[in-house]
Amino acid sequence: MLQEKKPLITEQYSADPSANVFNGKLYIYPSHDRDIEMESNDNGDQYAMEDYHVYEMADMNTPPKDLGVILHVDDVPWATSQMWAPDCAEKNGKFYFYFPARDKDNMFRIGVAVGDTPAGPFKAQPDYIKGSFSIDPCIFPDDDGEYYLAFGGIWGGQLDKWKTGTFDPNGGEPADEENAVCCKIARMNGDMLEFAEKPRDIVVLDENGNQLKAKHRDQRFFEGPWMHKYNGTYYFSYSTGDTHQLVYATADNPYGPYTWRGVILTPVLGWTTHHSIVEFQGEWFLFYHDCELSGGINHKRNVKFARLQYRDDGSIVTINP
Ligand code: FUB
Repeated sequence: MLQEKKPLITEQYSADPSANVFNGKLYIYPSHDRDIEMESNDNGDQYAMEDYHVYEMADMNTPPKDLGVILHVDDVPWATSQMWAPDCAEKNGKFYFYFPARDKDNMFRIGVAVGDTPAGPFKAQPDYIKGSFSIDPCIFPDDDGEYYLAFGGIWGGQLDKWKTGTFDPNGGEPADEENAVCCKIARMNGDMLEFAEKPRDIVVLDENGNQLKAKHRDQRFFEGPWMHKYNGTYYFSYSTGDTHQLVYATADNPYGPYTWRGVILTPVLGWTTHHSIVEFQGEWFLFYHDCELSGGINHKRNVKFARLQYRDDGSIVTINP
């Protein structure tokens, strides 16, 4: 087994790893952080990524193989900049690569590119997914053949500017006692290219059945959603952003409401934290990032992994990075 909690991809900066198993191999779809000098700000301007690579792993003993660039911003007709956290799914032998970027009006939208293999080549659709906004798409295949796209991120990811349903450039997080901004979820059309419905809120409740409030900053959704299923239960996990934790909630259906359960990963070195959870060759793994290779520079991150353990009651054992 490769070393856990150590940089897994070292030849370039990488972040936001979405790990998926296709045809018996593991594929990591990370963001590709650039080795550039930028000041950090709350808008995330320092995350000025332009392209994506994919990495293939035959097993957890062999280092990931870089299969090269699978999509560049110049090849996406509607996008201008900031290729942030992506994800990929397979359906009927085709691969659907979902990614956020800023459009010509500087708004984050979510696009999809289609390919015949996990490494593409991927061809972007001419326009972003109708009705999409914000960042961090996670495409979740359910056992019944339906696919759901969970997405969103507040602050630089603009989700809090969509609170009213339309874009408000002055929008922000609600007041402390108001409900927290919710991550969004939509079932996909059969062709995987459009939403089959208007995106809904993923509501997270506390242990008393009350919706998390904006003041619950170490529990509420910030960005980086991931969904997986374990023993028939739906797990919705995400970053709490400015409190730097990865946390999770569970439900009996993909839409929720979900009940908050606990912390998956305590804060890492660097501002952002972002993850995926995958079962591969009989074990469960958390893929995440930190800034070890760059010595803590927020926009120069590196992918890592750690084994994930569940208790008998389905709770996840917290990992200390
Ligand atoms: O990589 C850019 C952004 O940083 C991602 O979209 C967020 O989830 C955070 O990791």
